[in-house]
Amino acid sequence: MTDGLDPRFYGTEVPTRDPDTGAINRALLVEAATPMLSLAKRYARSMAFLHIHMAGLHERVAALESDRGKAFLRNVTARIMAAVRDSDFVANVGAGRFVVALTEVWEPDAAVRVASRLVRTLSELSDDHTTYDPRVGVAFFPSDADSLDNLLALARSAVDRLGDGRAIAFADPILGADALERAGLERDLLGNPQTDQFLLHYQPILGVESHEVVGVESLLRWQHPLRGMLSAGQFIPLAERTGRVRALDQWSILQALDDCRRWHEMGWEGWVSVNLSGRTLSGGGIVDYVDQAMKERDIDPRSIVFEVTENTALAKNGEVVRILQELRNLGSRIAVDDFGTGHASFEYLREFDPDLVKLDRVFITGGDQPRHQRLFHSLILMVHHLGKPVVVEGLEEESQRERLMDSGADMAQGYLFGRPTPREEFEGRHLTGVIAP
Ligand code: G
Ligand code: MN
Repeated sequence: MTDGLDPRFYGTEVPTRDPDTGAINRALLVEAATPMLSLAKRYARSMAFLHIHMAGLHERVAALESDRGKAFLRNVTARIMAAVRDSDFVANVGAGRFVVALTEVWEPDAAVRVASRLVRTLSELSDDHTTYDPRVGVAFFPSDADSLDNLLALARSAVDRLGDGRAIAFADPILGADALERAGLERDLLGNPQTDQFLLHYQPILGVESHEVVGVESLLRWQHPLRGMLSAGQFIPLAERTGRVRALDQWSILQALDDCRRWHEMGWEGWVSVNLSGRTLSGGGIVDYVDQAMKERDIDPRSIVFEVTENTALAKNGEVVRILQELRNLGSRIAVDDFGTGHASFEYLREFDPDLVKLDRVFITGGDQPRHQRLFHSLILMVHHLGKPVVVEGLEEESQRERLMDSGADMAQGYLFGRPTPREEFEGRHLTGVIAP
């Protein structure tokens, strides 16, 4: 059998599909994937090419008696095909090597998911106690190359460069490192991490005039055993994809309610904010969950604010709007988070009437040109016209204080007034003098 990726053989092969395994050969892959690539170019889509190498497979199949060898190869191919979509191409390019062309991938993370699936299913394969060590190289169109030959060569050299103990490599190591890191975190999240790895940090929200701590935002952190302290932005998007976010949000609610109660008992009268994901809201049952948790702790629902981003709140999603309204019927308030940066049009403000607006930090950071200042003021004016108070997020520098004071904003939050910190530290820094000793 020839190694189909050796350029010396390219062009001499007859395009064909193996009637036994259903895999195509390299020549047919080139015929089929070439128009796919042209379409992808034309419609600005991306594609990924995976080169799978199973060391020793070729020798093993050759050593087996013909029927058993065929059956084994059939099994390998079937596993690969089961791990990809019908619209993808699976080619056997010889010598224990396969190429998969993924025709519909939008981000490297999707290629990592398919590659991980392939590694898993192919590692389970054994024959007479011999297991194989499947490895996958990934090249991405258009970022890595735009000709099929180059993409196939890059995927192959990525897999051949792989060091020991690793199963997936990207042609572009930077793209790969990011995607693989996210995939690793996603695995850790799915692997049921101990809840004691999660904790809330608290950040004060101050009244602009009074300079008192009127509220506190709770922010979820993951104390990862290997990666250190991760902030919500680093794992919530993954948790949203895997559905795990609901359990995390529910845990955060209980924790924040417990701490809110503790502070109120100590004499502080502010509110506590909890960030909620759209998936948590639309999953059903969250209103009862919150209601019961508040009753059990004898918490006044008015002392809790739920923060949702524009993307969540608006989304022309009648269901989410209805659930937010139910949370509000309990007596709690709803804040729109990161206002001004979501994919929202203002139309959503017709459907949904928030109690509070948190202006994204981009409006106070960045330039201080008159134009920026006017935009900042206009946004605050608009929210005030709707009769809602505004929290300005992300104050970091002393120089921003004056702009804040001029802006008419009601409240502010940011490193300037306090970073998010664990409960004890938060109490020591921001609640002494407010709460009884
Ligand atoms: O999306 P949301 O506004 O809930 O995000 C809050 C995040 O912003 C937290 O992770 C918090 O650590 C971070 N944060 C809070 N204050 C500041 C600030 O002043 N500057 C920057 N860069 N980030 C901040
Ligand atoms: Mn928030």
